[in-house]
Amino acid sequence: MPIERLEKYFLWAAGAVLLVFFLTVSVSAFAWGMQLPNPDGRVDPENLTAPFDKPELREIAPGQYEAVLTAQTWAFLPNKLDIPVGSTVTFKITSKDIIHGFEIPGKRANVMIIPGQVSTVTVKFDKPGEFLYICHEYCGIAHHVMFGKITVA
Ligand SMILES: [Cu+2]
Repeated sequence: MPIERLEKYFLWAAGAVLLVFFLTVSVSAFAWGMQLPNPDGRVDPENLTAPFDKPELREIAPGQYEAVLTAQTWAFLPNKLDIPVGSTVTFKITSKDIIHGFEIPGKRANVMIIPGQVSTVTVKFDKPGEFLYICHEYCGIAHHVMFGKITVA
């Protein structure tokens, strides 16, 4: 069966796109370790247990902090964090109600906050200053007031 020249090009292009897609997914999954969330990263949003029943910043090692946060319409708990310069903070965040977002402008921290799911992101704070963490996912009429402040000193 004869195949026209342009049809051949299209088939090769479609095959190349599929190959790139397959390679991208394979490298992400096996080389970079990106996985779908497993049950360990899940919580019951209506009945939060430790550590989310008492969200706070805690020092887990010298210069290493863990910030356990909860998000709800329209606030983060806690909404103020004071950390020393040079600290590395691992944020563990979940939502009590609806989908929110967590972003620290100027840092590589930008995750979705999904009810029942724990989102984790680690940030190093090298310089003193003040940083906001904001909800970047529209969550209702007072979405614009949903933020917290990190003071690095
Ligand atoms: Cu929001």
